[in-house]
Parts: sequence; C-alpha cells; structure tokens
Amino acid sequence: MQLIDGKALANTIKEEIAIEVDKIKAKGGKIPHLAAVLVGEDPASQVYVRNKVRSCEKVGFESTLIRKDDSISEADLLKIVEDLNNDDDVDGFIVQLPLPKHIDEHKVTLAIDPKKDVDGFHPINFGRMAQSLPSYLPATPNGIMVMLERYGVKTSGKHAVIIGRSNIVGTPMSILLSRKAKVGNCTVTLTHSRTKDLAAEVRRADIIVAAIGIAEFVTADMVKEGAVVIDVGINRVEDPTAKRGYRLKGDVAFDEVAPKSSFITPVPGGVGPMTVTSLLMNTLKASKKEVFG
Ligand code: L34
Repeated sequence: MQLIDGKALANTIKEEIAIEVDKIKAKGGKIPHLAAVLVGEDPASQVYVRNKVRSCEKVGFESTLIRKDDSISEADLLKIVEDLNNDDDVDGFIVQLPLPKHIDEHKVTLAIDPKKDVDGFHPINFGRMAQSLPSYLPATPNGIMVMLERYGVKTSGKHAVIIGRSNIVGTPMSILLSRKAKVGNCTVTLTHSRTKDLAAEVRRADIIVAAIGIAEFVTADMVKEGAVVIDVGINRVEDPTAKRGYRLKGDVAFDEVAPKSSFITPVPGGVGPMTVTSLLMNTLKASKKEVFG
C-alpha cells in the first residue's frame, strides 16, 4: 500500500507555481489575481475558502475575498458576478458552493464569463473538457488526475468505478478518466443512488473514486485486492474527544481498506489540498490567457 500524500504534493506544486510567479514579477508582468465570493456562514465553506486565500498568499498571487450575508438576493449576487467579469485586474474568480436555497446556482454559474471561470463549472468549459479542447478543468477532478499522474498510477485499460454523479466531481471525473490521454483510457462505471448492487460494481474496480458524501461508506468487503482508492469525501463526524468537537472522515473506511489497496488517499490531507492547488493552477493559466487566448 502506498499513501498518496495530497498535502505534500499540493505543497510541491505550490512551490512550482511560486517560482513561476517570481519569474512573472521579475519581468514586470501582471501578478495573477483570484477572487472568491463566499455567501453565508457555512462552516466548511469558510474553511475551504480560507485555505484558497492562504494558498494564494503562499504562491504570491493577489486575492480578493468578497463575503456576503446569506440574505443576499440573487440579483445582487449576479451583479457581483458581472462586476468581476468586467474587472480587468481579476484573472479568475469562483463563487463558493453551496449557495443559499433562494439562489439558483445554475443561473450564477451561467453568469460567470467562461474566460474567468477557474472552477471550470460553466457549460462552455465543461463541454470543452468533454471534447478534449483546452479548458479550465474542475478543481477536484483535476487534482485527482494530477495525483494519479505524479504518483505514476497506471490507468490505461483499467476499470474505474466512480461513486456519485455530481456536476462538480463524479460526472467530470467519469469524463476525464475515460478520455484518450496520458492519464485516462479507463473503462468507466459511474454509479449512484439508483445503481443496483453497488457493492458488486465497486468490487470489480481497479480504481475507485468515492464521492458520495457518506462517512466510511466504502468498506473492505467492497474493495478488490490491489485497487487504487481515491477518497473525495470530507464528512464531519461528531467526536466529543476531538478539539473542535468533530473529526473529518472520508467516504472510505480507511483503516480496513488501506491494507487491501495499492494506492490510497487519506482524509484530511488527500484530495482536499489538491482541489485548492488545482484552482491556483487554473488561475495561473487564466493570467497567462492559456485557455481562451
Ligand atoms: N465553487 N465550490 C466551488 N468550487 C469548489 O472547488 C468547491 N469545493 C468543494 C465545495 N464547494 C466548492 C471546494 O473548494 C469542496 N472543496 C474543498 C476545498 C478545500 C478542501 C476541501 C474541499 C480542503 O482544504 N480540505 C482539507 C481539510 C479541510 C478541513 O479542515 O475541513 C483536507 O485536508 O482535506
């Protein structure tokens, strides 16, 4: 079993980005600038956005955090998006999800200029990804692809089983793993809540991507010997003995699954930090106008 250390890899990539930023600065170029919009007080979202802003500082990017109360109207949020679209200093921006129920997330995503959509959530970027055209890749799936690449995980011809069909993880992951590319060429099964005998599907997997949002859902009996296990879940499980009163658990029962796996990602310190780093990679691309010219 080899642990895929997402935190260490994220730090390595951040160092690489910082070197690029130094070069840009030395040449008197424009410093990459990421803006993030955070609506409401969701505790997890606050942590994630804080990690994004801190990571910007670490690599030498400029960052702007726009915080709004969860009572903000959809129209006012759309106005913020429009202003960011038109702000020439901002290379890319994100609107952290989830949004309050009275706001249509889809409408907000559609309002973001695809050129600045460093989350890769706009249908233009999603469609370009599906057709293997240059695009901003969604951060979590891209982070996973980078992990597989840097750890030399063989994917070609392997059977990947993805658990969960969300727009931001499961569905794009199924596309990326099946694409004809250096990391890719998998045969993909995308499973979800209506899948019959999910355990049997997962047992056939050479590569498992668990993105279902249920703590320790994937147990050892569902895992083939030697499988690669990617755990996307970040579940807060109450634990009075923990400092914060909760503990983070993945979608995989790590202790029992790890001995059966060839590679496995931990939670925390696995996919999460790579999500943040992917966003930085996209922002750098945006500032260099690499995707849309
Ligand atoms: N718009 N919304 C938008 N873009 C995104 O890319 C996200 N995502 C997901 C939720 N909503 C989004 C994130 O930023 C998930 N996500 C995210 C980002 C960072 C981390 C996890 C998920 C992260 O830093 N995880 C740490 C632990 C964090 C903690 O202590 O709670 C880890 O080690 O896994």
